[in-house]
Amino acid sequence: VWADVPLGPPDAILGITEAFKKDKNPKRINLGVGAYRDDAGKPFILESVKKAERQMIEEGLDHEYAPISGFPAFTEASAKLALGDNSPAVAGGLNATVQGISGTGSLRIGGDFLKRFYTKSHEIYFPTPTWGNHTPIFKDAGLTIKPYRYYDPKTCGFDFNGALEDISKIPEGSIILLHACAHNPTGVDPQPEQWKEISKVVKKRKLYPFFDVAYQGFGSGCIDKDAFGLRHFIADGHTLCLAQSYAKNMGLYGERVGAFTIVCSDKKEQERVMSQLKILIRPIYSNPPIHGAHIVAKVLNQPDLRSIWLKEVKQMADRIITMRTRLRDGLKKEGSSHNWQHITDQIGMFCFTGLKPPQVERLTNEFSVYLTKDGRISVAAWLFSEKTRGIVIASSSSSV
Ligand code: PLP
Ligand code: TYF
Repeated sequence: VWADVPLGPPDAILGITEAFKKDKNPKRINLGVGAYRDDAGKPFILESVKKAERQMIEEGLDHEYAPISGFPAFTEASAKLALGDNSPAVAGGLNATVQGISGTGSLRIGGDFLKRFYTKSHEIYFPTPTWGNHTPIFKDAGLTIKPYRYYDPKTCGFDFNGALEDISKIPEGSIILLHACAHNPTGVDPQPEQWKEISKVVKKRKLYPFFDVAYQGFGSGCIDKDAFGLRHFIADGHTLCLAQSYAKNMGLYGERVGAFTIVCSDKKEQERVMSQLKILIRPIYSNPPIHGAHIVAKVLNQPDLRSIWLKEVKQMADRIITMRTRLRDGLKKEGSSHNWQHITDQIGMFCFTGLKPPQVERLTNEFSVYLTKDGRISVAAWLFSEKTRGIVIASSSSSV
């Protein structure tokens, strides 16, 4: 029956882990997938999350279905986390927020909704480069992908002028995808003043902004700072949509908990949009999984748990910043004369090293160091030990 089904290529990011697992070298290391590791190279379970789960067991939570749009305690807390506790949009009930299957599923609900109801354009503009999965998510939703300049390989930094120039030429009404913070894969974010300029140009071109908020708190360690661009856009009068993920900032990767929000112009519009989001979700997965949403709602809504969580997010972000400094200093100490300043200038989970494909290939083939072809490494997968003099690298399943 399936004789005509061609063999597909492995996923550009997750395929790295598959290749890594097949490698027999005991010194193999996996810097491919963006998953935070602690000092022992192990997945980090947040204390705030453990406390929430203990409560859930004590309360004897049942396994009933959630509403199609998810738990209200979760969706409301998520909207406030992204838009701000004092957000006028949330206070005025202008946000149509649904629980999504982590960031990926939330982006896809957004893509599907735009395809069905956004009549001005079916073109979505991505920063170059962007997260590998953005293209298939929005392509499968039926949108056409177009690029705008973002990263400057010469400086390993943000190409602000290039971005502004490209955005100012995007056809009116198009959709523009923006990473709220800790841009994946480059680790390069606009400064607050640059966000303000971008907002102006996006407004002038009448573009529809779609924010991907996958790393709130992971950039600077501060939830509010990391939401600056998004909140500025709203303050500047944009109506927009956003997809959130709790995979990284709560370490809930496999729980698949996230949210999709459309900020509407008035309450009637919000009601109409919300009704259609539910109609869209119902035939896909009917209603979202409950475990992660309960955890997030407890952590965000209980002041004691929330304050533990905020410290833990900062702790993860700070540790990544320390790793960056040590990697840069370690390379210098080992005799590299190359300028590695960008390692510490970039933020978030990843470092876009600037390594070219043949160098990446050599690292993998000769040294069993696994990273994506574009030279991206997950900084949180590195582990440093004074004892062993140099750099010790850890991964989920081996450390040397
Ligand atoms: N968006 C970006 C930019 C990401 O880097 C990721 C994960 O790596 C996601 C969205 C979604 O991840 P998840 O579906 O695990 O929440
Ligand atoms: O490392 C990255 O960029 C991500 C990680 O369902 C990831 O692709 C892995 C699995 C998944 C979503 C994101």
